[in-house]
Amino acid sequence: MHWSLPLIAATAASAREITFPPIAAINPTNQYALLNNDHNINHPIDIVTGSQFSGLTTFANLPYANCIADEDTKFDIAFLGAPFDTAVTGRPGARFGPKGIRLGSRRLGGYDIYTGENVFESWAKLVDCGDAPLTWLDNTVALKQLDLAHKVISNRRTNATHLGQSPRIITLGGDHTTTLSALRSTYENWGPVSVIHFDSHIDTWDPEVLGGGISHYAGVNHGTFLHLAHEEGLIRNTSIHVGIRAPVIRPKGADLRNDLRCGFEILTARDVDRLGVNAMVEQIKARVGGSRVYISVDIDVLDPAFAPATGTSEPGGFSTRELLTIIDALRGLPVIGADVVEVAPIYDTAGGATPLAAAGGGRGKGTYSYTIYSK
Ligand SMILES: [Mn+2]
Repeated sequence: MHWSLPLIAATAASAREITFPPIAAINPTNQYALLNNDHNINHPIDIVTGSQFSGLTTFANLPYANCIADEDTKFDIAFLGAPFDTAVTGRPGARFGPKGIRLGSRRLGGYDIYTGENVFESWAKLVDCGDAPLTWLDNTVALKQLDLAHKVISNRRTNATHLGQSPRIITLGGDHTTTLSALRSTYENWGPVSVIHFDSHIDTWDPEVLGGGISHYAGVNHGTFLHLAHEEGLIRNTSIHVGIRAPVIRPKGADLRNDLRCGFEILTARDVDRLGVNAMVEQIKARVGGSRVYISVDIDVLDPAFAPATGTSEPGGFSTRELLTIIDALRGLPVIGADVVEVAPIYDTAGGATPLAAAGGGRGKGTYSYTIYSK
């Protein structure tokens, strides 16, 4: 390899020459070392703040807090990853959802074009708690771990104490089973909630129906968790599905009667054409009344064209714009918990549409639709 250096030199000499000025010529009277050990705040080259691509990736570049070990950090809204996907009926992969949503959220920030507000400068102190440590080998143990993570985090101290004593949690899923832990936690701290459930599937299936009744274990899955939440008394009978379009399992309306019994009214995907988003929003608000609200977004509520990276895609869904418009319009409701689930980045397009959509939904619920609400 001794000949390689002269060869490169010869090639360079024959190419068009571009002469760069020496660094000193750019700013000859004001030179600074690139690495400045005294952290002079007047340093003209900033390597401390600014880049959305620097540092470790948190949701919307929020500060990371180890919410489980650290008892002292105060916060009002916590983003918590739930990397769990072993209770799905379709394609697995949502255990990578939290990381994917964080990647998709890096450019969130700034002032909203519709309201002029910066949601990251609202009343709430927001942190990213990282992911709950969940086993991928035993669903029962994993959900107990997630229950405990929610319990610990929701019992940390708030920053804006006059607006509530319990931090609110936005879960980044994870398959939809993870919502059960979140609802157990909101029940503990706030009592039963109305669920606004954006999904293509009803997710209130009787465990005897979805899971086949082969075991109790099999009956706890991403299509039964709302049935279980109803059985446990965690949710009010003033809940509503939005975006439903997937078929039900049993004939003669049996699943839909069970759905009604679990406390749900249904807005279908096609209602967006029939009613429009404004009338849908009015119906959602009328349904939940003045009750406390939990918003759950299964990313498969979106059409596969907008969010292909999910386990059980159904054609004929909302556009990302329609979903964001509806979520934004829910502003003012007393939302005390939320999630974005079923994001499985491995099925995405190269452009990463799905985590982007999920991150947008997370932003909306993060602060935009949160009302100031005291316990
Ligand atoms: Mn679902």
